[in-house]
Amino acid sequence: MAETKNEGNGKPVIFSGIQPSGNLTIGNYIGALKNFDQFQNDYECYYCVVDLHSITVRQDAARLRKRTVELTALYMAVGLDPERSTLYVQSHVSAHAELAWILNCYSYMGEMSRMTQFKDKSRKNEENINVGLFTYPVLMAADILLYQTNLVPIGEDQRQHLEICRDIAIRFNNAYSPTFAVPEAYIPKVGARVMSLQEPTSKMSKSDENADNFVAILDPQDVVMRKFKRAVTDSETEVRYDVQAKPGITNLMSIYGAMTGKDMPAIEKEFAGRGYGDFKEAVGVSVAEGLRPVREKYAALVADAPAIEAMLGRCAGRAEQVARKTLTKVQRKVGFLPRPRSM
Ligand code: ATP
Ligand code: LTN
Repeated sequence: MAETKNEGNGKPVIFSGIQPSGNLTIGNYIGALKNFDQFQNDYECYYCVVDLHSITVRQDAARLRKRTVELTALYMAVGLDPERSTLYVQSHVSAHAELAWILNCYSYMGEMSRMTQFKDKSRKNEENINVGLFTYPVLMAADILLYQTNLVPIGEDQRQHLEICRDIAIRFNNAYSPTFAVPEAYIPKVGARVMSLQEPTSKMSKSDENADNFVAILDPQDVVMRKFKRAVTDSETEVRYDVQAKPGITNLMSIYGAMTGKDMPAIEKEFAGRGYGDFKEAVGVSVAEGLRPVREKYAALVADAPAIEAMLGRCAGRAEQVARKTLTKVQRKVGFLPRPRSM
């Protein structure tokens, strides 16, 4: 098993990625981003801006470049420190695409066809169901496996992709010899699936066309308050957790719980007999105030794009070294000649 041990400083490894495909929502924050910074001391952390994934849906080139820098600034605004974590852009490290190709040859049409995200996105982009969208989970597996990752903090919607990643790792390890660490998902107990504010039976998504469906992390206070005020509820008046009967209220309770640390019974008690108006106001305040420091830090960071780009360059070098090591091992096992030394 020695080969699958994490190299470097011996700490276990965290990897996660977010697509620069829109304005990040409080779903992305509560389900993923908010949890990233707690790992920085005890784990070797890699946090990636997955631009290769984002082009599975058409992107405007200039906007994609801008969003890549902005997402990096947001990573830093929530407390990720490039001295302690490797913050980098996926397309800067070509090993991701190279390993993805190899793993494509160890993945099956049947297992990819079952992916819910593929089915959803194909439905939403009928005019562009490209092959990249289909093999998206294989690229995600390559991201994770290149770094001998132990733990992957993600929202509930990515659980299925993580399962496939584990299957691919185990399959490859069994076909050759232990090559990849087999990662576990880290999915938060509250807020792992934040729902749309207008349609609380579907997931809040940053690429949603209707901006009333989501609250962006960077939405100003008045916008946050207005969106929560308009959020769909039900015809009762009682703040009670019930996913089936009260999806709107239940979603708002989860958001409030994630922002304040209060559990569901405590929230029910706090708002007993107070009606939805008061409750929505409190949810809005918890989000707007909770995110104020993030908005402020972000504004300062994003103003200096050259500094962000310089940092990304340094981190890409760090990532490249680790990724190349795993890739070289894989290339040797599948039977490729070593790369010529002159390269
Ligand atoms: P898109 O709408 O462009 O597909 P997205 O909003 O689903 O994007 P991703 O970049 O795919 O965002 O996801 C980044 C992280 O945020 C992932 O870990 C994902 O699980 C998490 N996440 C996304 N949406 C939610 C949500 N509604 N609730 C909780 N976590 C979420
Ligand atoms: N597929 C993920 C983003 C993503 C990711 C990763 C998450 C790409 N590579 C590796 C965790 C680990 C998504 O759509 N949210």
